[in-house]
Amino acid sequence: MNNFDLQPLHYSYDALEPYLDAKTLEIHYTKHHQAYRDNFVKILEKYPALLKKTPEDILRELNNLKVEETDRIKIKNHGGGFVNHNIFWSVMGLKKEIDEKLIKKITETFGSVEQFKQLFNQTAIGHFGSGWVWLVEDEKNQLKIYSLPNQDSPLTLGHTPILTLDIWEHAYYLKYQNRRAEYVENWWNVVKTV
Ligand code: MN3
Repeated sequence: MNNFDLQPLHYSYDALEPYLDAKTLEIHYTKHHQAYRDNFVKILEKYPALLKKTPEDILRELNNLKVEETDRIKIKNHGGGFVNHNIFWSVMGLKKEIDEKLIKKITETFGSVEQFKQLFNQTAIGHFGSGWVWLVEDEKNQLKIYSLPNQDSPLTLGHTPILTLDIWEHAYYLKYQNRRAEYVENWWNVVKTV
């Protein structure tokens, strides 16, 4: 298994029911995520030196990579899609593994976990179109919440991702249709650390 392989899910497709349904999770992982990964690797095959880096480092160095401009966009989209989903799968699970250090920092930054979740949810609901909501640590180790469009990665901004929620319609449409707010609220039931 190398860095560019599809990482195995640490739960079954139905493990996050009823909040995330099995059908959506299976399609999301086996079709969407797989396609991002395959397209990412296909571009990198033109630049074998990049395959020696980690996918995360490629996104960190995105703006300085010695690649054709059209390929830089493809790397941003497909590489971002690959890494973003890896993070997304990893922050979820039905077994809580509360991160006390993170909770403390969230409370210091946002006032309370409830206020933090409210701001995160508002950001998710208010984001226009496809994208992701992020909790990151910025270059000054401050917690920040923001959304980014498409498959853009906080790594490219020099930030460290901590939590993320996929708000592309493919992540929720089968179960929630246009009810993004309900999807966002329910998602907290399957976040491990908070
Ligand atoms: Mn997705």
